[in-house]
Amino acid sequence: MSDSGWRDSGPAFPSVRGLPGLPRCRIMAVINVTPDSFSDGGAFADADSAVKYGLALLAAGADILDVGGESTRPGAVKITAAEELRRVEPVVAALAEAGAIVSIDTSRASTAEAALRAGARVVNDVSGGAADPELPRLVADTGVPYVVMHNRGPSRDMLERAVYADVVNEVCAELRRAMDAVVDAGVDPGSVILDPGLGFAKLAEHNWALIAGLEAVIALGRPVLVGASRKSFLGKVLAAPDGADRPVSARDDATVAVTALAATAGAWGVRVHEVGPNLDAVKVAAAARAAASERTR
Ligand code: PMM
Repeated sequence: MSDSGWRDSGPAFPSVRGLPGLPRCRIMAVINVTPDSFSDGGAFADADSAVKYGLALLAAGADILDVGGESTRPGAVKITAAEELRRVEPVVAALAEAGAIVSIDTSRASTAEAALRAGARVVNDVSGGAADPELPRLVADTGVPYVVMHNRGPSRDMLERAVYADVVNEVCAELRRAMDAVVDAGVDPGSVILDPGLGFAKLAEHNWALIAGLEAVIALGRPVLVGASRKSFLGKVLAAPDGADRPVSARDDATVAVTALAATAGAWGVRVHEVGPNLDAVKVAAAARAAASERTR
């Protein structure tokens, strides 16, 4: 099917102030400029290779490039603000200069501020506004789109907080509170993107419940971003007969499957490491959604 087949029809995808509209789920591609990210193992620990990689993601069709300088894996040790900035600033500047929409994956206002000055256009905050009160204020002042992700505290000990009676309802309630708090700090509600934070203070069963219950997150009324790419719950569901988790390097097909589910449910975007197959999946989902809305017209 040609692009025009799904571009002109189908249910509307919610818009975010400051970003171009798109009638399908967006691809936010991950660039971790870290020596210790769990998912890409530090392949992009220096600026030049990160920029080269980012340009390849852009050429492959990524809608947004998400640049981060600090690992968020469980047990990760915090780095200094200076080190985080040293890692991300040249990468953000070069990719923005090349025409990419760059988001900065940080929970620190000082890093976000420098990244916005270097050309970033979106702030992606895995603390959901809780880590640094200056960050929502910066977002309010600059008016940029703001990803508010569900979390329950620092990565160091987040698995201790992965305790839920009804994970979908609790995550929705906590996300609503996080959104209200950033709006109280001055953020325009029209700039907020919500993210259920798969893998953050969540066990595998919680991640699956949230994928199955994505409609409830979407019903909060803001665009929803989903980040499942290469995460350990995919390694567990694909475990070998001896019980060994599928390694990170072999979780991309499962990531594409989650992308198809999320895009079909109406997610605004998916945060993924690999662009091409995920872009195909969101186009397939958009065509199916367009056909479904045609039937119910
Ligand atoms: N996951 C990671 C880092 N940043 N940001 C958002 N909004 N959502 C996520 O799920 C998310 C994130 C950790 O994964 P990585 O190490 O592969 O970047």
